[in-house]
Amino acid sequence: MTRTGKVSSDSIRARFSAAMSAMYREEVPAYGTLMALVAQVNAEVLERDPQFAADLAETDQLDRISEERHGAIRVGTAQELATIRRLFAVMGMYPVGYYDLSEAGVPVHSTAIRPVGEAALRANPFRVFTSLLRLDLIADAGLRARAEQILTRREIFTPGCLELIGKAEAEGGLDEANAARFVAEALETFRWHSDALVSADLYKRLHDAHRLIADVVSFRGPHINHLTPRTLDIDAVQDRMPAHGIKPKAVIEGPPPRRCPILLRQTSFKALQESVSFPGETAVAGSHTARFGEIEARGIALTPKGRALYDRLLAEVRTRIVPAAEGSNAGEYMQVLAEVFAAFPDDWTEIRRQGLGYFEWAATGRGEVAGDDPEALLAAGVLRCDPIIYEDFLPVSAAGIFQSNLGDGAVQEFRASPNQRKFEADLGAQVLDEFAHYAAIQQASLDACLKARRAA
Ligand code: OOG
Ligand code: NI
Repeated sequence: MTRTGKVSSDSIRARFSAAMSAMYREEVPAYGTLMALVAQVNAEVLERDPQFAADLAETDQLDRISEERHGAIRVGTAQELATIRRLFAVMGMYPVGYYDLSEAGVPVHSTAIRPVGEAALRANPFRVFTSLLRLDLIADAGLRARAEQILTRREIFTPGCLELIGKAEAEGGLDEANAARFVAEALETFRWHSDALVSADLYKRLHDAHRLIADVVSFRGPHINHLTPRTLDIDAVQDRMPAHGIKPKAVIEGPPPRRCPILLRQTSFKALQESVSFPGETAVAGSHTARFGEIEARGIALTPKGRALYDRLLAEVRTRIVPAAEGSNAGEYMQVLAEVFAAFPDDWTEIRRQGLGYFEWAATGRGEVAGDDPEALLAAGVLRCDPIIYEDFLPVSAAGIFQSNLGDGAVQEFRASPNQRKFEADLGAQVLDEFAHYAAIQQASLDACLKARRAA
């Protein structure tokens, strides 16, 4: 609580994330199983590596290690997107980055709405990968008009939620009672509704246009479609999922396992068949697959140069082997991935010297040497330099996660181009440039070290 009697946005985010986790475990029991497996594997890793456990304890992250890092939703209109942005702003979350998934056969474009800055991320890292359906990619004009009509008529926010968003904006936050109300009201937007808005027939037409269109248009709201805790050993969790009765996607997305982890590795269990009732003259029972569970492991944020190398290597892998959805070539894929990524330096000093990754500088309080040259200060042990963790997403990986959970049948193709301007106009705000953001953190940390030296 601040002096003004307002609850901090970090605290609202932490409460919201906990409430969402509890709701999702109720809704998708397999997610609870995954959470338990993740907690078990994390505990094993920490037992094997007491130094790592001590480091985590020191930075205060140990007891929250298995908590959710992210979730994802898909909204249907500009109006919904803009209000979602305002809703998350109450929790101290802001749009970072633009992702065009149409390139990968998914008719959405997206942003990560997330806490920005070390203190906020540490207080609670929860973020939401937020996608807007691109109705312009529905070829059939009649169907597009129907979808638009349904989406403009639905109201995905409760009146109480809208009122509290307005209040938080007007008064610069919420007091205790209103923060508690806000968390409960906001949660309603993300709840699963098994009673569809559309008839079975229309659902089928939307589904045939693209499965994702059916998922966004057919329901009362943008149900949370997955939550994602952090794992300390993603390969182990992937291997053990089947023994716990959950079916993992074929391969882990992202880079191979490395000594110096880069970017983001993620995998999920396949979306469940859930029963749905369709209204109509005679209600019809059907099913829908949308909701799953995911795990992630993060490494260093890469510079544009590092990212270009990553993208080039990944593209090279994909020219040699495309992972089959049913997993038949998973072993071979992982082997090719490891082989090709041997070209990416796996040593922090090399990664820094070649300007491939972002680092945070800090004074050690030890050593003595004159001058302002960071490399010399580092060599003398006066400064230290730690990787900055990547807090964003990867479009190719995201597309893999989407595809795996829409059902792995045919990949549905269409033509489209990225349209960040339009996305930002719909969002009602510009997205933060992720590279500029990491570069600024690196620069600020170095500037602060050098300034403190000059003052000393
Ligand atoms: C979002 C998929 C993207 C990730 O972790 O890359 C994502 C979705 O399926 O809506 O969450
Ligand atoms: Ni995800």
